[in-house]
Amino acid sequence: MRNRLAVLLVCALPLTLVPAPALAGGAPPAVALGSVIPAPVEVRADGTSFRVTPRTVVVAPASARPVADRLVEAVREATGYRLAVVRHAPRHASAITLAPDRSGGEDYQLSVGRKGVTIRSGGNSGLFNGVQTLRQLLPLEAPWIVAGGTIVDRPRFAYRGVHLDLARHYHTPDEVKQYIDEISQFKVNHLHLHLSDDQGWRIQIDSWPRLTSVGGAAGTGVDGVGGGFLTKAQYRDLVRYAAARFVTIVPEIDMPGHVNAAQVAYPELTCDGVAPPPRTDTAVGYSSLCIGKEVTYQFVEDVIRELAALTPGPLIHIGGDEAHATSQADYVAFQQRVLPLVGKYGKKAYGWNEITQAPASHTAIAQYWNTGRTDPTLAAAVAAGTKVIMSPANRAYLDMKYDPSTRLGLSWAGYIEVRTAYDWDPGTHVAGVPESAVLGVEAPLWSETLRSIEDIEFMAFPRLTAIAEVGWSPSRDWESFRTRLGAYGPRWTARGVGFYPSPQIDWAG
Ligand code: TNX
Repeated sequence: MRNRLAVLLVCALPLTLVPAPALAGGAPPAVALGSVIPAPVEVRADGTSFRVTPRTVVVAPASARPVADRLVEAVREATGYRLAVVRHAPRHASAITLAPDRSGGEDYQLSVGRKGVTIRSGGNSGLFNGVQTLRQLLPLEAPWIVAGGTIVDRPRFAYRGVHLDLARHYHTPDEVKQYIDEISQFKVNHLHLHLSDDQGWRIQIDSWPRLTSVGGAAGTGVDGVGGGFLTKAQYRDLVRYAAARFVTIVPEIDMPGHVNAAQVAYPELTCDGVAPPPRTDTAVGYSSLCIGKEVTYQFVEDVIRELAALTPGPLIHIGGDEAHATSQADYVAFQQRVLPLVGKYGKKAYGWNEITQAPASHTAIAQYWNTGRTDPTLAAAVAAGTKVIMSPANRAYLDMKYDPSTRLGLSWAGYIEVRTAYDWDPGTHVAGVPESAVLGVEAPLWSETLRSIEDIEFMAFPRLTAIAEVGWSPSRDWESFRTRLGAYGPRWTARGVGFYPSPQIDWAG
């Protein structure tokens, strides 16, 4: 299989081809230097190579120890070797060196020569990015030879995210961790958790305990399947786990719509004070907080305060989508009061693009999820200062079916094959939203039809890698991506990740 892989790469990536001389251990590297997702900015192969052995050491200063630990873990997963971590390399040692330098935080440079590998970056996040690149350069099978040369790399956008809906079907902390393990390999650096919706409430809020004792009970969720919620301790643990992989968790509480579960638990949050029936169907747009009642704002402020205290990251997402049961005037009045509350607790407000109807959104971040190429309300807000994260549903929604035969998922925004997820440009996608206003991209994964981690993986992979490359790589090429993705497939298979074997890709292995 390795030979087939090599032939494939030789054809598709001639620039990164490794010529014959000076190969460690005599064998040609199985993975060409540029065969990485997302595509690095600059790749210069030099014909040398480096062989990882059980005696290879990881050299890292104390400040880079957290990244060194991840590197050791990754090499052990790939090769079975437990490499030692040292501060200074013994002379003539075979080494993988993590070297802090003065470059920007997420940028990195990776050099592979006969004696070792050096990853340089100004920040641990950049060193971690370099480690993810090195992981993909290690072949799937021995000998563990890495192609020689230099990669210089940096992200196009600072925000590269995924989203996961825990409300429609609850997903456990272990499942979320598994997802973090996978996404972080593609340099995705944000995980947006959708923690409340009509069918369930998934995060402990001490001042409103029935949100979870009722809203997170067994049987809450689509079809009454599942249920559950994150305790604060579990949430903090997830935040730490993600941070160790340079992923920032962004919590979302959706309002003023998508609040049926909260109203079942606290009937005073409805205008007539009567609890609605619990909902386990997939309808949207029928519930609304009561905009004229003061208790609404007490509730919202308590939730934002407790969420902010749980959140080391800078962003809190306040939802704001599909508020069809709220009048436009009420919606704007609500957002004018609520968006500033996020700032009151030291965070920046982030919401679905509907928030741009309210002037208070001009200091906030809007997540564009519609399918059109024009949105005058968004464009006007951008002109007034709103920043944007791009999640166009017909390109970036990981819950859309791949094609009509896909067993899982929805199709309201169309079918999204891998190439559809790949072939668009966040910097020109919406009129009046220039690249300078775009912070990045995010791939949402709504859970109406998804129950298990297997379901999540099938919908996310391989499409998420397309979105990751859209967010990271400044210049893109479908044929190159297709080849690199085809070569990556056996790595998912080896890890037991059940990806969708798209017919658009020639899968190796
Ligand atoms: C629309 S996208 C929604 C969600 C659904 C999703 C299903 C958005 C901001 N709202 O409530 O789960 O479609 O694809």
